[in-house]
Amino acid sequence: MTIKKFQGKTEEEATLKAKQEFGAGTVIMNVKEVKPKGFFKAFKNSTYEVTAAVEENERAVAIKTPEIPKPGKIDISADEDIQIPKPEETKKNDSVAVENMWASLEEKMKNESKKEIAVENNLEEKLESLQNFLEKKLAPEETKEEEPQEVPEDEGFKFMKMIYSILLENEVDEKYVNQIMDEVETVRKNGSSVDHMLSSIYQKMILKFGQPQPIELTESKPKLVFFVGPTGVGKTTTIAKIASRFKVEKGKKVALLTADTYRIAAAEQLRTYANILDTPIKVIYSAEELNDTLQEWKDYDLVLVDTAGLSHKNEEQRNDIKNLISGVSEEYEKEIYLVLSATTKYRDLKEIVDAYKAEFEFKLIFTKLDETSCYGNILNMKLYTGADLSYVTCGQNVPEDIEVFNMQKNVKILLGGK
Ligand SMILES: Nc1nc2c(ncn2[C@@H]2O[C@H](COP(=O)(O)OP(=O)(O)OP(=O)(O)O)[C@@H](O)[C@H]2O)c(=O)[nH]1
Ligand SMILES: [Mg+2]
Repeated sequence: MTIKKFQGKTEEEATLKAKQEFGAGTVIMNVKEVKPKGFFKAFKNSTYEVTAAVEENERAVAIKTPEIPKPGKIDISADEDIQIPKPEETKKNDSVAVENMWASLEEKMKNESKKEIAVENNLEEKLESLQNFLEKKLAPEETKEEEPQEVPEDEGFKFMKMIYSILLENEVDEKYVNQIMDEVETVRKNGSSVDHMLSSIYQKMILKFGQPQPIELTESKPKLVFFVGPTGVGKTTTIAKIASRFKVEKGKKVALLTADTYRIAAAEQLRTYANILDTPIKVIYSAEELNDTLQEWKDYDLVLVDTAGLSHKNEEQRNDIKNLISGVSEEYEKEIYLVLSATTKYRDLKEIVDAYKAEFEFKLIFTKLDETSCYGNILNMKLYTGADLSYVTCGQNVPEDIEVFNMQKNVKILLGGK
């Protein structure tokens, strides 16, 4: 695997440079805004630095052959602080095997840094050690040695066990943890360094999450976006956040529709947001009404459609939504976003997506990330459905608490960072 940084005036320009050099297999591992420095900084714009990676076999299809950095050089920048959850937040695992693993990790770090680290046999110290370890491995590398350092086989194995238990603690399905481990095992068997193994896991997990797919406006107007999902997950609040992004931040013409005619208060809730944002809003009862309204709103860029929250077990209600969506005139481009809460149990999430998967092609939005510290279900659902991720929300504040899903940040969290 080769990892390299690319600079550009915009994130897109830097990404394009990476793709031109690395080809179709390019994985964007980190994006950093570089603020101007110096006396004239007020007159300069920020530039962007993209850290990209490519597997050597993928690189064969690159558009042009670039200068290849020395093998084994790890150059991952991590903007976010990596912190390990405090022990009280962490599921305590007293098994002898895990104790041994932590002990060996500390041993490795002691040897690596040639420093005397006082080892106290408590979990907090062990977690801190891991934090330092990961920070060191994920930090930008100016001074790191160029040649990969070969490690004895059992050291790589212990490292893999450590990552294995961190992923399980973060509630990644064991099936997917095993898949990741199988892929990294190949790297370990080739006698790679721990550096290389970690960056390989990082890259493979980023690939598993895939590029997020937020709403893109189209030439044909208006773009129609439906929000469906279980009750109370945050569909209406998320619509208000997205409407504000497009209207206030991007200056687009946005209108709102609600097909939630089951609850009287539902339309009022959306109307309140529409009033604040000064966007039109209508309640619709049928596909015909929906098409008529879209005719009136032909000069709007984006129409967001709220639907009634429903139990995934309620087939009748789901059919109503299905009929509404399938009744939309062909001339409009439409998309469906399935809104899920990050606090829902894995088993329930699987049942929910099973019910929707049978009827719709959708992208995923995860809400309420602020109410959980386990993000494993985001990866689980991505892999279970194969659907693209898009936005995540992390609080009740409209419009602030929403962002496009950040693969790099989430992989770091799943590997024990913060
Ligand atoms: N903590 C937290 N709360 C959220 C988030 N998003 C929405 N909520 C809250 O979740 C509750 C339900 O939000 P709604 O937007 O009404 O959910 P809904 O899916 O439209 O609900 P129904 O229409 O009844 O199915 C509200 O109290 C929101 O403020 C989030 O990201 N974090
Ligand atoms: Mg609602």
